[in-house]
Order: sequence, then structure tokens, then C-alpha cells
Amino acid sequence: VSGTALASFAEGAADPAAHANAIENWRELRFGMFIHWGPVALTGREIGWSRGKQTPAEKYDGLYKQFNPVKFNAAEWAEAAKAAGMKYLVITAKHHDGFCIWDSAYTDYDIMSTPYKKDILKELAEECRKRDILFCTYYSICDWWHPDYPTDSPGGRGKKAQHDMPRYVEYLNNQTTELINKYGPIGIMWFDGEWEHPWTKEYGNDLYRSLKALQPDIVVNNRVGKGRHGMAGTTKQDAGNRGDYDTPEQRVGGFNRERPWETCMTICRQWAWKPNDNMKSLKQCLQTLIQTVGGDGNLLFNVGPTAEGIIEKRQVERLKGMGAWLEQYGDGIYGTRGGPFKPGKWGASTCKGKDITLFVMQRPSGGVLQLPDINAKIEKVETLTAGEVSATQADGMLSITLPTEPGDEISDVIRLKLDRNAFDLAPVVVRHVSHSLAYGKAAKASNVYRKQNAQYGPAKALDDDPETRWATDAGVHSAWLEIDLGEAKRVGRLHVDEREWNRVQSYQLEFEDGGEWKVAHSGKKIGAGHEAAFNPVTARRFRLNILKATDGPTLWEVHLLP
Ligand code: H79
Repeated sequence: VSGTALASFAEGAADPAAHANAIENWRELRFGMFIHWGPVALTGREIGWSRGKQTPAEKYDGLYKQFNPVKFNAAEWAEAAKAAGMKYLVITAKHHDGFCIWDSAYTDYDIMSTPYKKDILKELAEECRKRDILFCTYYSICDWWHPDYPTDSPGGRGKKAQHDMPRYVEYLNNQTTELINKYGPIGIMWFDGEWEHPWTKEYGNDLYRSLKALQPDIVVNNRVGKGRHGMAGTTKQDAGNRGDYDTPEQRVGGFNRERPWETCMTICRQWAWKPNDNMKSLKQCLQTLIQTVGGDGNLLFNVGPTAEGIIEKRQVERLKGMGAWLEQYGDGIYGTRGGPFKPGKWGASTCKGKDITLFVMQRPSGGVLQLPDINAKIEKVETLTAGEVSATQADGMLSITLPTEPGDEISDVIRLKLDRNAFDLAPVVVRHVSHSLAYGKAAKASNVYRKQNAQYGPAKALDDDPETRWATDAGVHSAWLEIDLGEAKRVGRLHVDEREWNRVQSYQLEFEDGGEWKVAHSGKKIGAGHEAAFNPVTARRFRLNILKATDGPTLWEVHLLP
């Protein structure tokens, strides 16, 4: 990591060496437990946005009077994290709703005013420490309950008649200091709710500086500042916002070795406990972890305990499943860096010393994985899962012949031993070989985002590169992309991908026939990885005509197949 590039994020770090060390140590942990918990669990609604919505504020603010988690057992929670292979734990000390789950000297709206009256945070911090799990706290900057904080509902729509932001900031300073002094050292101070207008960059920078002065090796996420870009969670460094790492939310972040990052994601749908919430499969859980670490990020995986104080049995079982798998293959996860093969549908890779671990999660047809070659000699290749594996380096390709059968249902795990340090190799994109007839063919489009043909041109949808796309201007509601195959070809299938953008509402695939455009297939939504088969047509020119979109359409890939 280049020191100068990251320095501006950390200006004000009291002890630069302790600061750098702390980030390094935290990054090596790679996998942590997030816990969202509070009186809201009594309602089964979401902690971040049900106050003043599904639950009227007066009712919500009185829930704590019934909050009595008699089955809470800090050792069990810490044990669940341990069994999952999680190395750190972040708990909501205070969420947007303002309730404090520790014994705070600065408010009575805390755990000591509930019938339970025991300091949950203290017990949890101790049980984590016993197990060598780094204890961390989540603290929401916005506080809809606190009388001095200006807004009182999600989105900051409701405003309090009387408020005093400077006094609230004093409260926030007092409480975060209290968390460090009472339960510290704290691994990460995990801020959130910074996007509301009362919070400023200056407040963020001051807070960052004072926390680092108090505990030089504390890690502070980027939500302390004002620079976070939406749910992608990235902060650009030019605006002078502090914060040690980026925080993509409910999505795996993009490959990035320059700036540390951590995806936060829920094991079910909701952050706080919800009855019968939809739980992710073991495969989804582990593949998410692998994709994240392969992109050089950490995964902070969330559970929401019940109002009684237990983590649902099925969730504990799921976590154990993850831990059991990591017990076998965790060597390719913990203490590694992402790459050099960038993650994609094919799988992901990590490196440590002279080793590269390949996690192959989609078997290529033919059983040979084609990777771009690396500037190193492969001295040994072995599979840690079942079966035999071999590798050859020729013509700029590294071909890995996989075991005839998948060696594991989550991922084949293959270890390459090199003649040099693997982290020194430049990261490379693994092109998915689509066998599209349109691959690399000439293309034109009715519109290109800010006329930036090099970056967002139509060719980007035909290049099998998962990192590039064709994009159009904001406000565009219809657009077409025309492909010239060079000669007439028979086409009977279409694959299109707009990922999470979900803007296309209706489209048709057209082909040119005697100077006239005719319709081969028509459809409505596209979304992520849309496939369509139709009566085959033979033509040289094809046109994907987007008839209706909610905003400027963006397509990552367009494939025409026989
Ligand atoms: O604690 C969990 C959620 O309760 C909390 N963050 C995770 C870790 C959360 N609260 N609200 N939200 C998530 C969604 C907020 C989304 C938005 Fe925005 C706030 C949309 C516009 C303002 C975030 C900030 C995305 C763009 C700016």
C-alpha cells in the first residue's frame, strides 16, 4: 500500500505507526461478526428505519421498559463467533434509535433502565477477550431519539422544534470516550448514520482526531466522515474526509488493494431479528466470504439476536457450517491478500507469501480453467479439496486442468506455489469466455455516457470483461446498441446483464433483413444475468433496442449465441 495515497485519510492519527499496524492487524482477521440488537427485537422490525414508521415513535421509545433478555449469555455469543471462524465482533452499542446497550453515565435511555439491568457490553467484551476475538463497537452518529439531535426520523425528514447540535456532539464525544475507557481497547469504532445534514466533515475530522489521540491503535471506518458514496461505501480521498476504510453495505465490494475495505452483510434479510427471516444458504455465506477476501476486503457478517437474547439456533448452525469449512480451508482466507486473479463468476484468489490459493466456484465447460498467465514460475500445484489437478503455462495463458468432479460443493480449492512473492504480481482480470458471437465485434450506440466512448462505449458490452460496461446519459429512457457480426450468423439466444441497475423495462432484439429492422425477440426486464432463447434468425446486423428504461440504461455484457 502506498503510504502517501492513504495519508490524507489518516491525518490527525496521533501515532502513525500504531495506526498503520492496527489496520494491518485488523485486515488480517478478514472475517468478523456484526450484531444488531436492542429493544426493537421485541417488534421483529428493522432497527434502522422502523421507529416512526412501522412503530410509532412514542411506542418505540417505550419498548425498553419491556426489554428483558433473560436468555442472554455473552459466552454463547462469543462462542458462536468463534465457531464460525470469526476473528472480531462489532455490536450496536447505539443505533439510530438512540438506545444504549451499555451502562452509560450520560443517559438513562440505556440497558440499566430496562428490567434486565445488566451491562451487556461489559460481559460481551470480556467473553470476546477470553477467546481472542477483537471487540468492537458500532455507534450511530444520527440519533433520532436524543432531544438535542436535530432530526427525528429516517432520512432526517422529521425535525425537532428544539435542538442543539453542538451539545449533541458533546454527548457523542462523551459516549465514544466512555466506550473506549470502559470496554477498550476497542478494535473498531464503527460509525454509521453520518449522512444526515447535521453532521459535517469538520465534526468527523475532529472526532477522528480525538479518538486516535485517546487510543492510537483504534480503527475508525469511513462513516466518521461525509465522503461515503452510497451503498457502494467508498470514500474518495480528495475531499479530505477521514476514515481508515471503506464500507460497502449489503454487497461485495470491488477489488481494491489500495484502500482497505469491509463488506457488511446480513445472514438473513434484516439487520435486527425478524421472525422467519429468509436465511442465506451455507454456499451463499461462504461464497460471499471468498468473493470478498478475493477482492482484498474483510467480511462483517451480521446476526440479529432475539429479544430474549439468543442467536437463533439455525443461524448458529449456519455459522458453525462456515467455521467447519474454514477449519479446512481457512489458510487461504486469514492473513491473505486478494488477487492476483480478480474475483468474478469463475471464483476468486488470494495470496500469502509465495502461495496463491484459487477458489474455483464455477466449473468451466471442458474442465480447464483458463487464467491469464502470471509473471512467475509455478513450482507446484495441488488441490486441497478432492481430485487431481495440473497446470500449464503457455501462450500467455495459465491453464488449470481441474479434477473431473468438483472437489467440494462450495469451491474447489487449489494451491499454486510460485518461485516468488505472489503479492508482487500485478492483479489481472479473469475474462469469462462467453463464446458470444458478438465478442469483440464492431458496435455503435444511440447514446454514450458523456460521449466517453473509450470508457463507456458500446464495445464495453461485448468484451467479456466483468469490470466494464456500456453506459448512457442520465435522463435517457430509450437507447439502442447495434452489433455488426461481419458476416451473417445464426443467432438463437441472447444473454444480457445490467446487474443491480434494473432500469430496463422493455426491450427487443432486432435483426436487419433487407435494409429493414425486424424483431427476433422481445422482453421486459433484464436485471442481473438475463437469458432468453427464441426462434433462431440469421443476420449480420443485430440491434438491442431498449424501448423503455427508468433512467439511462447501462449494460455490462450483451452476448449473442447460436
Ligand atoms: O446498521 C445497518 C443499517 O441499519 C444501517 N447501516 C447498516 C450497517 C442503515 N441505516 N440506513 N440505511 C442503512 C440505509 C440508508 C440509506 C441511505 Fe444513503 C441514506 C440512502 C440515502 C441516505 C447511504 C447514505 C446511501 C446513500 C447515502
